[in-house]
Amino acid sequence: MELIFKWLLVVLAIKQVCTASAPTPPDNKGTEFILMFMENVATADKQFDLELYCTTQQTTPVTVHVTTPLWNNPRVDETFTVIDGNVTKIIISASLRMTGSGVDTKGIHVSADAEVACYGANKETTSNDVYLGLPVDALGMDYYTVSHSPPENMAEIGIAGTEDGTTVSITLPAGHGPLSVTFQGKTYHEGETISVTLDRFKTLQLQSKGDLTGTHIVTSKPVAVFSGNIKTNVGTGTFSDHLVEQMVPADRWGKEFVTAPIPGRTVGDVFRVVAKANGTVVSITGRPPITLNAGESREFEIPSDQYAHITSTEPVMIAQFVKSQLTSAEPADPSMILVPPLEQFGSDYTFTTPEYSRPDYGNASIYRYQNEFMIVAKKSDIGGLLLDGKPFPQSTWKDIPGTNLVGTYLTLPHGPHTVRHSDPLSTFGGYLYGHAYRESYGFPTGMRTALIYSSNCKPTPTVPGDGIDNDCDNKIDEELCTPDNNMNGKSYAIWQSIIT
Ligand SMILES: *[C@@H]1O[C@H](CO)[C@@H](O)[C@H](O)[C@H]1NC(C)=O
Ligand SMILES: *[C@@H]1O[C@H](CO)[C@@H](O)[C@H](O)[C@H]1NC(C)=O
Ligand SMILES: *[C@@H]1O[C@H](CO)[C@@H](O)[C@H](O)[C@H]1NC(C)=O
Ligand SMILES: [Ca+2]
Repeated sequence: MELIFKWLLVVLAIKQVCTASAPTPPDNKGTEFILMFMENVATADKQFDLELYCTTQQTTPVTVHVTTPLWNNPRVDETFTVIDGNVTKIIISASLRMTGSGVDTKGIHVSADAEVACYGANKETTSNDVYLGLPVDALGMDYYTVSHSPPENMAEIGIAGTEDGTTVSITLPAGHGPLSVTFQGKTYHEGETISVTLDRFKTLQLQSKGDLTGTHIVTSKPVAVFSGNIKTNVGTGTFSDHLVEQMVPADRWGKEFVTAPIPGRTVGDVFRVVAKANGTVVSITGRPPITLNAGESREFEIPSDQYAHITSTEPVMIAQFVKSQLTSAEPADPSMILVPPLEQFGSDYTFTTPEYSRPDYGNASIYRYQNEFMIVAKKSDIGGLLLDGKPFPQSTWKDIPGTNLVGTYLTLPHGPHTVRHSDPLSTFGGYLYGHAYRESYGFPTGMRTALIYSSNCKPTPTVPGDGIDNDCDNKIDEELCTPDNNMNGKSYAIWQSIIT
């Protein structure tokens, strides 16, 4: 009797919690970002300014302020409003692009009075890539990086400070052969550690002809980390392009992934997986398992007609590299796309397609991006997907072996787009890739950034939207008010512990 009464109390308490207005789980949207842009190659007659795209899912206008607090020549200071479905492009002077290895004052501060999503486009003539910006509340103090190699131009890493007096230790990877980085007058080699202190909005860039993949960055305060290549070809093709993504801190990596092939290609895609724990076993459908130690990485290719399912025994980071164009029949150019793990899929993404670098080349279709939205979703969920508020267009979905997921892609017209599921419980992965004459871009359209697989997870009561893995099942589904999360399934043990 008493037990039933306690149960009733618990049920009522949960009901109350579930109707409270919930904040959103941690993801690529936030109210503060500190971003930067790494070096790119200006080949032609002009240097292009940098572009930041910001948007929101809020249905009331959000005021956004973009500044360059330590950079005055020229200083960026722009205020604008965004609203659901609209994207604002902010032009940032090319002088804020980093050059060489060293420390500078080129941090870009984005602050907003409600959550926004931001994407950075680093564009030069026939050399472009876009990254998904991560807000300050998704940053960390322990990172590994990923770049392409061998690089045509150098591989590079960017670090932006978010707090004064941040100690930064950067350990160059060992095991890829000779590597050297010259920083502040000293040359460092594979396995050696660079120590430096960064203040808020200070930016650091390191470049090397060697393979910087697996560089380990440990800091005393959260920092923003970027990685990629100045400009490189990928594979046997010679066309080259800037590569960049913002790195996800190692405590927000995942253990299960699906890869999506770049549409319109026949030559396959290149991937790199990076581990943070010794003895990490990575299994890719139909291949022998790979064992990696902390900071080690492996490159592999997946054919263009395949979606691959990847699992690992410890959290890993995976990046996709689009190969250089090989024949004029499949126009393409390199880009780098971070692959979010299934654990960090979101249920709604708002993004925009960037513009080709040279509008002055004319209006021929080759000088316009062909934009492909690539998506992987649960087969049972595809009925509820919405593109720009309308039912998702008819498409040929491919089953992904070993999973209950399917994948497809859609060619999207230029401009802002929203892809969401009518049921916020239904998460899916989205990537945007676009190509035009000798240029391409690619980025994940969004992701969650929950702390998962923490070794000291302690069960906590469910609070909707707290973004915490309340029942230590390595998922952050507890903020979602379903009977499954609150009454039974994996949370059961916790309710039981409350009532006994
Ligand atoms: C969104 O942008 C479009 C096109 O730029 C504009 O016509 C529309 O008024 C904007 N909507 C809002 C709510 O600002
Ligand atoms: C991995 O193993 C090496 C060699 O035994 C050790 O020095 C290192 O601390 C280990 N790293 C982790 C993350 O456990
Ligand atoms: C491209 O088309 C637009 C609108 O149709 C026109 O204003 C512009 O002049 C054209 N650009 C070139 C380079 O032809
Ligand atoms: Ca990219």
